Amino acid sequence: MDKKLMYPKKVISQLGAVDYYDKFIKDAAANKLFNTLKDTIDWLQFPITIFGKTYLQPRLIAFEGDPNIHYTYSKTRLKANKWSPEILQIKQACEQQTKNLYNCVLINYYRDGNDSMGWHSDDEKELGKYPSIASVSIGAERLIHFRLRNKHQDKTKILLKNGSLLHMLGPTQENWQHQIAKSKRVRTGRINLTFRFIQA
Ligand SMILES: O=C(O)CCC(=O)C(=O)O
Repeated sequence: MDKKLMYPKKVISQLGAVDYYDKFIKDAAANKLFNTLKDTIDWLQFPITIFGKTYLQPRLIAFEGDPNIHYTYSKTRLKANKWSPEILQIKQACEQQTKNLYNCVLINYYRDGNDSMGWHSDDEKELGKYPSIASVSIGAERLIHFRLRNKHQDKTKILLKNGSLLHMLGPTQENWQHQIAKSKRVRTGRINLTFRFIQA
């Protein structure tokens, strides 16, 4: 995929950097991709234990990447499935836009507004000190919230539109947390692809 480079909107520019690109993928292509991935990916759902009670995580996931890439997710060591051709094309477009390389993608499927992801940073050791994470959204629009780790009142949010790209880089993961909160208004699905580079 050869794409014209775009200019971002700056979501965060202190103690990290988060850039947002609207319409990174055109609507019709994003819609088609959403349906293909929803129907062809072997989705997994992991248990999560909160205050001693075990539930199923409120989202489905999958993991793809280069051969021999592993990722520890919810205490499970996942081996990357091989790249879906459609996802490989998007990875290449992200590499072109962000000028960083990615060797795997964590895919999250939020079936509706009841699915969510709590506050966290993508700061696993294997991502290195200043990870570049290219996060592509398709399907329903959802808000992503950011807050400073040591000063939760410092916060911001942005609506992640169908076909958008959010690029997190520099010390963002060291200083900021992010979440996708539940939303009663969202009744349709969203798939998010976070391209990462795992150091061997
Ligand atoms: O769904 C999103 O936009 C966020 C995903 C995320 O935070 C993650 O995969 O670590």
